[in-house]
Amino acid sequence: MHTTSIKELKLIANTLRQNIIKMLYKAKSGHTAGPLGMADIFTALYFHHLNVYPKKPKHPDRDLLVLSNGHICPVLYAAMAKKGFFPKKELLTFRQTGSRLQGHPHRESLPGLETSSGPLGSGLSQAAGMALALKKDGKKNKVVCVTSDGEHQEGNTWEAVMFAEKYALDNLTVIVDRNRIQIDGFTEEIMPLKSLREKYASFGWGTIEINGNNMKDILTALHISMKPRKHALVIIAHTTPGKGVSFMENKYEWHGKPPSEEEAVRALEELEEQRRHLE
Ligand SMILES: Cc1ncc(C[n+]2csc(CCOP(=O)(O)OP(=O)(O)O)c2C)c(N)n1
Ligand SMILES: [Mg+2]
Repeated sequence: MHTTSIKELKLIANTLRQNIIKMLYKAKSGHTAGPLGMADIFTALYFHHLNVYPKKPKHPDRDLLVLSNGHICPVLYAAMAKKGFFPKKELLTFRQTGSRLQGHPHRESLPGLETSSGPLGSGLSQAAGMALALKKDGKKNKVVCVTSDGEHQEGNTWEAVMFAEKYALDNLTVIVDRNRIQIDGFTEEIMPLKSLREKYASFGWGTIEINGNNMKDILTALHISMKPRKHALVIIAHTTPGKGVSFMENKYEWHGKPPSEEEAVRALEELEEQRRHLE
């Protein structure tokens, strides 16, 4: 737990969003909407909640962050660079041949990544296995798994949900990016998920539902996740895909599209304007 103020956290989230736009523009490929929508949550995780050691990424006391929806990795890389895991200038190598910052995270390329991801639907199983192993070893490290709503259309996710109940994984917190979009449409039109909170609750999990772009809500939920409990906990985070860039918000067309030069300039102007209001 760190003592960064809400204002400072909002400024960091704005920096992450600006860097996401710059990375995607430079790469000329990649995913825009998801990373922008999750910038507030990644800020809270890396600058408030998780115990991580950028200069000693394998530190035995570190908390484990499992990014299941690997395609939103621009926000993970932007947060890791800001935290000091690697030089900020490396962000502009995103998606290039030989870069440590692959379009989907490759654990063995970049210190600080706990898993490789990209094939959707498997991260929660990996996180649940890690949480069980830590419990068996009597360790206190937290496991946080970030997953998307689209991944809840896959069976493997629900197998992990059952597993976490059976083994009472009280050291596991799952954050669902409930942004209501997937690759080519709205979740509720393609395969309705309805209330994920009710579904998780019926599997015996603790549940919290928040506005995932409200920093106070996020911090409160993470605070609750630290209290002693007897079960795994899910935070259903309602986020706005494309958050911070007016012409990208709530448009599934921005799921996997980078900005053109003109769009990148407009996006950065809007984000800079928001920054002025924060300062
Ligand atoms: C197993 C698997 N199937 C399909 C894909 C292709 N794919 C990449 S992102 C995506 C959309 C998934 O929805 P969600 O994660 O909610 O997307 P977002 O909210 O970021 O737009 C799909 C189908 C994949 N990466 N893995
Ligand atoms: Mg989604």
